[in-house]
Amino acid sequence: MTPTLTTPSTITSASRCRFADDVRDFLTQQPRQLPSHYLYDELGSALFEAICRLPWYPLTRAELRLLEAHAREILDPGVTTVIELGPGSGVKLSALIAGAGTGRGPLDLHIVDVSRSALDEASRSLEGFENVRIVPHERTYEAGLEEFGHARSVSERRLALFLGSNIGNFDPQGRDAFLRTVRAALNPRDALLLGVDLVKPERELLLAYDDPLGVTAAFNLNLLARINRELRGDFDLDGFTHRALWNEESSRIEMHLRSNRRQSIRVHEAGLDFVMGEGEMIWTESSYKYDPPEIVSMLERSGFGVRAQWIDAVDGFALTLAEAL
Ligand code: AVJ
Repeated sequence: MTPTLTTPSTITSASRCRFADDVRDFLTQQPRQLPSHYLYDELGSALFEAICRLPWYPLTRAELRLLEAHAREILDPGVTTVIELGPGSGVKLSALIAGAGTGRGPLDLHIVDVSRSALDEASRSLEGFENVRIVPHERTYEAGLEEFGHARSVSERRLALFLGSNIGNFDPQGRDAFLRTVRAALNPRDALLLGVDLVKPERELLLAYDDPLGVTAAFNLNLLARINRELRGDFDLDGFTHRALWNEESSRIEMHLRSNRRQSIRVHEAGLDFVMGEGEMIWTESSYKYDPPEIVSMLERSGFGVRAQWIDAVDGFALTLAEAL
């Protein structure tokens, strides 16, 4: 008999089971694929942090500049509650609060992430602010938003943040559904700030997703290493090459892992045993890129009115502030 499981190991085995199911379902589709959120285990998250410091991946720095330059307008004194979906290390929210200056009432900061370690890190970096209450939610974005839809006081005015061009991971249908979920958690006059990477010359996009130091390649290949570690897989990492492609028609960067040769693969804990041909690919991520007017119309379709849009023309990044209608 299995002894009674403590909460943490129950969660671990449940999420491992989920991972195994997804790996089986997605790797057996045509084309073979894997959900991109699995890129972010502990090592994957550290590699993503490193990507954000690469000179070829300017998104994070461009967004931070825009946040600092327009902090007062974004975080106007009427806002009582900020909800950030995916706070990362908390630097962006810190920059916003610092940039908006003093002279406001108490601020509630709700941070939503599936990763406990991300929530802990963000909480630590926000701790120093006075008059601020940090409320971490260890939830998916959707589950977190659902929670906010309910309990709220009349005097609250909310600002939701969805930054880092994370919206780029959704396909158009998922994106619209997600924006409507955000809208449903807000009341009229609440706001949403959306950070989105813009369409730019192909050569710049490819450098951002296939950098000369190979950090993005390591980030992508780590997904196979994670499957090996957590699900007893036998992927030979040398047998795969990182590929970044610009899909002009769909306006998205795609990351793939290309099989360098014909090879058989087993993933024990997913009950998987299959053969990949030479040149066959596993599609691991899409990052959709937009033009500024497309951002305005996706927000308008989802029940928002755009109040302001700030663009960093050097690196091609937009922050759009929209009001719930
Ligand atoms: C965190 C999803 C916004 O798509 O640019 C970075 C992830 N992938 N380099 C992006 C990523 C490859 C990133 N997002």
